Amino acid sequence: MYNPINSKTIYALSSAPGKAGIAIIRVSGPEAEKIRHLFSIDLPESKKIQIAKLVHPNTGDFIDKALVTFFKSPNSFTGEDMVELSVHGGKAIKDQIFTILSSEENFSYAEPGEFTRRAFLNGKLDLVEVEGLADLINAETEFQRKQAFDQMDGKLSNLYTKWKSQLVKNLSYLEATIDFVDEEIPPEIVLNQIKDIREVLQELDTHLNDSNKGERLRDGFHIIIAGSPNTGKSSLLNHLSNRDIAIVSDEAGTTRDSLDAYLDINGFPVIITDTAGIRKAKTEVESIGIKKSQTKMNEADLILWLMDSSSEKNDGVPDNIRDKSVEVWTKSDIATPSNKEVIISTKKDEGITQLIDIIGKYVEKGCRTEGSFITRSRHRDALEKTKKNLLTILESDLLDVEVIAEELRSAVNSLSRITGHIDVEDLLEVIFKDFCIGK
Ligand SMILES: Nc1nc2c(ncn2[C@@H]2O[C@H](COP(=O)(O)OP(=O)(O)OP(=O)(O)O)[C@@H](O)[C@H]2O)c(=O)[nH]1
Ligand SMILES: [Mg+2]
Repeated sequence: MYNPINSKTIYALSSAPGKAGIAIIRVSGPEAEKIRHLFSIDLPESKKIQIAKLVHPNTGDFIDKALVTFFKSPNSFTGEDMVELSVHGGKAIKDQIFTILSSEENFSYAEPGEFTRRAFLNGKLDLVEVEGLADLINAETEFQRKQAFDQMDGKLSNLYTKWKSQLVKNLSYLEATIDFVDEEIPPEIVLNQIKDIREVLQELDTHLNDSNKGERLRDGFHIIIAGSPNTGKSSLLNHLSNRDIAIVSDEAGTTRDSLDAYLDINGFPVIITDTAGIRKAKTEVESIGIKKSQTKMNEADLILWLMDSSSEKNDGVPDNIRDKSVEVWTKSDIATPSNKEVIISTKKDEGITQLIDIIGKYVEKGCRTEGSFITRSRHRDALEKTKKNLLTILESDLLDVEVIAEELRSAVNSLSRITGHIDVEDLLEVIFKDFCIGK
């Protein structure tokens, strides 16, 4: 008997939509082998590939020459029987194949993320690995790719599972002592468990104190271009992004709303934002823009504080953001300030390479390059809960075994929720909604 979730055979286009040289159509489920009769082809052995001419079941016409791959359950991505058809990527071919597949009674077009959902439900991937796969598909820079691949490959899952297994072991020892409550509990049994718990807590604490490097790599390093009006902020955004994103004019107060550009700096994702020049606002709209600049500066990972080399009046970096700011002197083509570290001209393309080098150093320091780092607040929240439970244990009366066991149970529960081994139904919607159809 098949699990009802998997009673349908699903199919979808797994390659990108639109015209292309090749299109890959995936079919997964208990009746995937029906492809054989639907298109009058032979299926290769599992994990082997074969060229086949697909034939229309009603007209007998040839549809296309395809490469057919077959994966026999459980040795497939979803854990079910799977067939992959690599056909030529034209619309008429795909339409024809989907029409034929949809005419089968137990076949339906896959929901977004449904292939991966089945892989999870069949134990092929845990939730952290599923999230790693989603990140890998979305990775835009080299270091994002590395982090996502490691996560999909189980690096983070192994760490969380290791802690969980350790705590489960401690819990089972303690529960055994509770069961024999009438007898004397040898104190060293409890103390041995406490020693292990302390070690897990230490590792967990180091993992949590990661300066958000993994999350920053996943989400992008935020740089704000700020300073007085007319210092050349929008010119710098346009220059760095190589596009005319922001309006540039010699009128002070041109930029009102903040504008983002996405850059890849040495393999790291950077979001760079141009903001309204900071001064005493002259209009209501400008005042809203300036407030926005201030909020953005507070949230930024790095601020490029621009000063106009040709101007007598320059507001220096405000004290509250000094330790995450770099002073950048602009318009070096018309005036050169002395003893300044970063001097640029967007007009003459001077000093920009040096500026990018400086930015690169900050970005590299702020993002994960290797190792196991937290990548999502969902994981961080659960790890914080685990930490709280473990701290409570260490601060409690160590002879109160029932209290320790209760806290351990909660700690194990939180860790299990990260990889999705219990109580996960409510989490599934959130995680799989980011997937697109065919993945
Ligand atoms: N000579 C020279 N002029 C520049 C340079 N960069 C910008 N400018 C000029 O400075 C003026 C202001 O530039 P913007 O980029 O609009 O300055 P901003 O800081 O965005 O100004 P607001 O949006 O008003 O805050 C424009 O006339 C630019 O052409 C430069 O490297 N050299
Ligand atoms: Mg501007």
